[in-house]
This record gives sequence, C-alpha cells and structure tokens, in this order.
Amino acid sequence: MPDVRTVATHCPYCALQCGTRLTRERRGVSVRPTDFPVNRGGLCQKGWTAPSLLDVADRLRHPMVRRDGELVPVSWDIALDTIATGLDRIRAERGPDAIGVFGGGGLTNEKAYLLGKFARLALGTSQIDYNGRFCMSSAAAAGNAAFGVDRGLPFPVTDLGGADVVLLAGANPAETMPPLMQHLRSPELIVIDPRRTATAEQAALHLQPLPGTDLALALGLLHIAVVDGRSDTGYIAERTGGFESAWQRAMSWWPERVERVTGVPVSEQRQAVRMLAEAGSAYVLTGRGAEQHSKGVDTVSGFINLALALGLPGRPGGGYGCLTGQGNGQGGREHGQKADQLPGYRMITDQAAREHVAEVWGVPPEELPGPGRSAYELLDALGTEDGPSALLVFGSNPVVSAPNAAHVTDRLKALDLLVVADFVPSETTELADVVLPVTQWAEEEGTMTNLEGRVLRRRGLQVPPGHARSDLEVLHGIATRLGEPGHRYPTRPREVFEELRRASAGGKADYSGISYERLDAGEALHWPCPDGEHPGTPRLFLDGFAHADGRARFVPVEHREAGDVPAEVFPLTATTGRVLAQYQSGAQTRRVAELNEAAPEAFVEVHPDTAARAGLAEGARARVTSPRGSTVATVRLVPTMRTDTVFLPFHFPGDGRANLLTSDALDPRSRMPEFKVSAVRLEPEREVVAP
Ligand SMILES: Nc1nc2c(c(=O)[nH]1)N[C@H]1C(S)=C(S)[C@@H](COP(=O)(O)OP(=O)(O)OC[C@H]3O[C@@H](n4cnc5c(=O)[nH]c(N)nc54)[C@H](O)[C@@H]3O)O[C@H]1N2
Ligand SMILES: Nc1nc2c(c(=O)[nH]1)N[C@H]1C(S)=C(S)[C@@H](COP(=O)(O)OP(=O)(O)OC[C@H]3O[C@@H](n4cnc5c(=O)[nH]c(N)nc54)[C@H](O)[C@@H]3O)O[C@H]1N2
Ligand code: SF4
Ligand SMILES: [Mo]
Repeated sequence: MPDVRTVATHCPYCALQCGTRLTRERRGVSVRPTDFPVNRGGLCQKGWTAPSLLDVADRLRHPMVRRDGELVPVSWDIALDTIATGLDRIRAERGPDAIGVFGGGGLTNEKAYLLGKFARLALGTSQIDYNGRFCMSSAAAAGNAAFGVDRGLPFPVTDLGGADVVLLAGANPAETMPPLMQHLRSPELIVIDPRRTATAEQAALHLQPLPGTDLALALGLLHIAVVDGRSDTGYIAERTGGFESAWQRAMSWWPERVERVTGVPVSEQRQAVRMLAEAGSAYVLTGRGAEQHSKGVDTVSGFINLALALGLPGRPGGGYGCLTGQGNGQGGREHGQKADQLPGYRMITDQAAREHVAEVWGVPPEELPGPGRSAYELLDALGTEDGPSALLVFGSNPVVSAPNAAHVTDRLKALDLLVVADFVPSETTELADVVLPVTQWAEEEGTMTNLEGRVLRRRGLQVPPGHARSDLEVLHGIATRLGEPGHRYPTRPREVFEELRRASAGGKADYSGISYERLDAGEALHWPCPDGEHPGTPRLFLDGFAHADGRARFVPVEHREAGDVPAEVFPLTATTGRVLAQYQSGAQTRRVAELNEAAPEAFVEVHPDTAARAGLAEGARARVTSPRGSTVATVRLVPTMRTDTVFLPFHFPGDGRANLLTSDALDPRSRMPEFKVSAVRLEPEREVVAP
C-alpha cells in the first residue's frame, strides 16, 4: 500500500458512492467532493466528516483473543492459529456446516468474492449469507422476476434529472442520499411515506399510508390507471407478458377500498396516477420503506406492475429502479456471499453455473456446497442442535441491526467461536472470541459497484495504523492454516478482481470486460461489460428485457396483512429507518463527534395526540413495547405523524435498539425481515425498582 499525498476515491458509506478527493495535510486527512456525476460537487455531512473515521481514538489496532472473559491483544499468528484450531475442531466434530459466515454489503467486490470462495472451499460450508438480505433482497427478487435481471437502477442517476415526475415509494433520499436530491429538483415528486419526511416536504404530492399497506396502494394505483384508460396498451402488448393475471387481482382494489386499508384519500390516489400518466418522462423508485416487509417482494412487484402498465421500463426517459443502500449494496449481491448464489449473479443450484465457477476455482463442481440459510435464519440457528457453532462476521453489526435483536444476541452468545473482523469496536465485537483489526476505505484498494451498476475504484491514501490487515489477508491467513493452497486466496485486490472477472464471465452480472486499467483511465463502466472493448451498459432493457423472450413480466400479487397486526395490548404501529447523521448500526458514525452531536440518542417520533394519550410530553423518556421486548427512547412530538404510527431510527445501541421491537416475520421468497412494521404500545419509562 503506497503512502501518497492525494487520491481520488469515493465516500466510505452509502450506495451513492459520491466521488471524493482525499489529501493528507499536516493536521490529518482532508476530503473534498469531486465533480463525479452522482454528487457533482456535493457531499452529505457523513461524507464531509468521513476522514475522522481513520483515526478514531478506539480504532482496533491489534488482534484480540478472549482469555478468562477478557479480550486481550495478541499477535496475528496467535489470533489466526486460535481461529484455525477452533474451526478444525468444530468441523471435525460436527461437519463443515457447523461453521457460518456473515458478510456485508459494505465490502468491496473483491472482498465479497473472496469471502464466498473462502466459505465454499476453505470451510466447505453452505452456511454463508450477508446483511444485504436485510437490505436489497426484496427488490432483487422482484426485479429478477419482472425483468430477468436485477440492477438497482437500470439507468444512470443523471437520467432522473430529465424526468417530469418521479414516484418515490418508501425512500427518504433527502436524509439517506442527500446529494441525490439535486437530480430530483426539476421533476415533480410523488412521495409515499407514512411520515412527512424531508423528502416528502419537497414533493408535489405526499401520500401517507399506514406502514405495511403499500401493496394495497400499488394495486389501487394500477386499478385506477387501467379503469381510467391511462395504461399503455401498445407497450403492454409488445413488451410484456402476464398483464391479464395481474389485472385480475388489481380489479377488486377500487379506490375507496384502498383508502379504507391505507388511509390514502381517493383524490390523492387519482392525482398520483394522473401525474404519472400525463408525464412525458416518469420513473418509479422504491426504497426500504416499501421493501422491508414480510410481503416486500410482492409490494415491489406491485410497483413494477404499475410502472409496466404505464409503459415506463426500458424506455429512454422512463423506468423502475430500487435505490440500493450500502456502499457496495449492488456489487455485494453479485459475487457469491449470498446463501443461494455464486459469482456473476449465478444461482448455486444451477449445474452450468456450478461447473463454470468450479473450473475457475480449480475444483470439481461436486465440491461446491448447495444453498445455505438466509441471514436471519442463519442467526436464529446459531448454537442450536443443527445450526452453526462458529460464526465469522465481516462487515456487519447484527447485535444492533438484526431484527428481533435480543434473541439474535442470545444466539451469538451461544456460539463456541465468534470471530469478528472490523476496524472499530462494535456491539458485536464485544461478544467475540477473536477480534481481527482490518483496514478501511482510505487504506486499501478495490472496487465498488454503486446504485446505478457502475463499477468504481476505491483507492488507498495511507497505510493503516497499528497491526491492521486487509480482509483479503485475513481470509488468506485462515485458509492457509486450514490447509488450503495460498494461491487460491490472493491478497492483492487487483489479482482477486482478475479472477472475479473470469468467474463472472457469461453470468448476469458480467464484469469480464472491466479492468483496473480501464477504470483508472476514467471509463464509466456499468455492468454487464462482457469484453475489453465493450463500452458497458449504462441503460439496460432499451432493446429488450433479460427474459428469453425479451419481454418483461407482470407478476400477479395480492395484498395481505403484516406479521404483526395492532390490537388491544399493542395498538400502534412502529416503523423504523434512518436519520441523516447516523449510518446503520452506528458503529462508525457514533464515533464521529459532529455526527453524534447532530443525532446523539434514540428517539421516537409521535403525534402530539398519541403522546398525550400515553401521558408523554416532548423530551420525555418513553418505553415502546412490542410482543418481542421494549426500547427506551426520547419523545419527539411530530404533528405531521399519523396518530396510529410511531417511528424509531435503528442506529442506537443498548436499550435504545429499535430492533428489540422488530419481529422474525420474513418474506417467504426473499427472506427479508419485516423491519417496517411492529405492533407496539407506548408508555412513560418507569424505573424498574429492584424488590
Ligand atoms: N444517513 C443515512 N443514510 C443511509 C443509511 C443510513 O443508515 N444513514 N443507510 C444506507 C442504506 S444501507 C440504505 S438501505 C438506505 C435506505 O434508504 P431509505 O430507504 O431512504 O431509508 P429508510 O429510512 O430505511 O426508509 C425510508 C422511508 O421509509 C418510510 N417507511 C417506513 N415504513 C414504511 C411503509 O410501510 N411504507 C412506505 N412507503 N414507507 C415506509 C420511513 O418513514 C422512511 O422515511 O440508506 C442508505 N443511506
Ligand atoms: N430496524 C431496522 N433495522 C435495520 C434496518 C432498518 O431499516 N430498520 N435496515 C437494515 C439494512 S438496510 C441494513 S443494510 C443493515 C445494516 O446493518 P449492519 O449490517 O450492522 O451494517 P453496519 O452498521 O454498516 O455494520 C458494518 C460493520 O462493519 C464494519 N465494516 C465496514 N466496512 C468493513 C469492511 O470492509 N470490512 C470489515 N471487516 N468490516 C467493515 C463497520 O465498522 C461496522 O461495524 O441494517 C438492517 N437493519
Ligand atoms: S450521500 Fe452517501 S456516498 Fe454521498 S457523501 Fe453522503 S454518505 Fe457518502
Ligand atoms: Mo441497507
């Protein structure tokens, strides 16, 4: 890793991957935004303060092993030997599936790829999944069903700026991707969100449904479009299939019925359809608000059906997209850290895919395990009779971010061996038996794939502090101690990428024509990019969809209730999400002084009437209780809230964890947890007095 003075790279946080230039000054590293298309000179507060992550006071600098209950610093050899000995023993006693791996959508493409290979070959386990299951999986499943391929935005972000109307279903980019808002200045916005968010404030039309009812709303919008003769019958006939069966379901969702279920007035439903249908250019986008439900896949399908009926996808100036979340939310789901996938966005159950990848890896296809458990199911099985008794975590903090968090914490505690690689302490490293200090963004090379499927170069500015090593070196170190040949686990990112190119060749997410050389020369390469001369594919579907017949598919969907239904004891609906100044489980951003000042503690947004009924005033400490457990948070009175709904951000630790409330309800297809609906009651926090 060279020590250089200045470098062009990208922000370490979200999927927008704003372009930045880092410079080493005498006082530390400074950041400034570049004119990269997604951010065009803009950054959010997290991006501006990112350099302070590099030298946070409690940065992990030494490997640590737990001895007599305490984590103590040890050498890398001791740490890696401890891990290898433990894994060997567990594997000998209980077989390879007794070892689990939990990855992350923040990992570079190279790390995600090598982690998947490491799990399947070095460990021989099927038990690998990643936090993207909590993030992207519903949109991915619906996108694959409709279009035959799943790429967050099948068009560049800059296309949005030319639209007349953009519908945002359950996304709050004004807080979650602030620089994106510059592309949404000229279009009129329709925002579907139970809360009047900063994004909704900028909308021409804000629909405010009860959490968990978007599917009914999407069916209702399709109903109006068809009945009012606003659907694009020519496009439906030429470019799609399955309209009739989808329409059969939408037929019974007349506007008054939709209003009863969602709370969205008929007039607003009609206005939304009118705006979309009369626009010359329109886009439908979904975010986690529509997706993180036990019916997340069907809900996204409902919105895609609407977009298809209006003739938007695959047209210049129109389309459907999902706003991916984590820095590498897109690439993280393509290279094989998902339970059911191999690199190139191939399915692990597909014989041809297994043969291709096995050949690149130099093993017989029979050696590759089959599909494993999905993220929540994996966490839920830890330490049980047939679940893993060891877990390796790379890039996630499930003690805070997993649903039903108290239960997940218990499962983690039941493990024989928990290994966590991170660059800062987290609520999950606190439970670990071995903690491995790794490099972070400005200390390493690699590639990331942003929300528009564009592959970007992450570049290193400086050497890491202390004894931190890259995740790639960690995987190499464990694999070789388990008896694997070292050359199978290259530690140079460029070498891993060269192999990833070959492994992805011919797959849906084909990176074979992308190289560090082309990226460093400034080429804008969106996958698929099947050969070195190929210009990449910024816009998918213009000539046809990825199904064999070139047509998109309507998917018949029907509304259903959420896993939790509010009733007497738990009369309110709690939903969860994000604030601008904190990122995810907060492991990084709670360590940045400016960010922590802006958003220091857990809070709950409540309508003043709802608060008054519960005997709560602004600033009071409230206890929010669901059938799973309770969270303590400071009351914020928000007059624009629905009276039946409260909102909590999930960034905070301890008894402020919003995930103490969330349930284990999963989408049957994507296995996405229902982060957005929990039945709760609200009351003043009472001191629990010991008897
Ligand atoms: N500041 C910040 N930015 C981030 C992140 C972060 O943690 N902090 N995380 C990144 C990641 S990984 C992701 S996935 C993205 C997520 O980006 P978003 O999807 O924008 O984030 P959320 O806040 O989870 O959800 C968006 C909105 O959904 C609404 N919502 C809740 N329930 C429902 C519902 O039932 N229906 C509808 N229609 N809306 C509902 C919430 O009120 C919220 O305003 O953000 C990325 N950017
Ligand atoms: N209630 C509720 N819960 C949610 C959500 C919600 O909306 N509501 N959203 C869900 C979503 S969309 C997401 S994406 C998840 C995210 O939740 P988590 O998976 O917990 O994500 P992070 O907090 O980003 O955790 C990443 C950890 O990995 C470390 N890390 C970052 N980069 C690297 C790396 O390159 N290598 C290694 N080894 N470590 C690294 C960070 O320091 C941090 O400790 O939360 C989910 N949980
Ligand atoms: S929007 Fe996302 S990528 Fe851009 S500066 Fe903020 S956190 Fe970083
Ligand atoms: Mo996410």
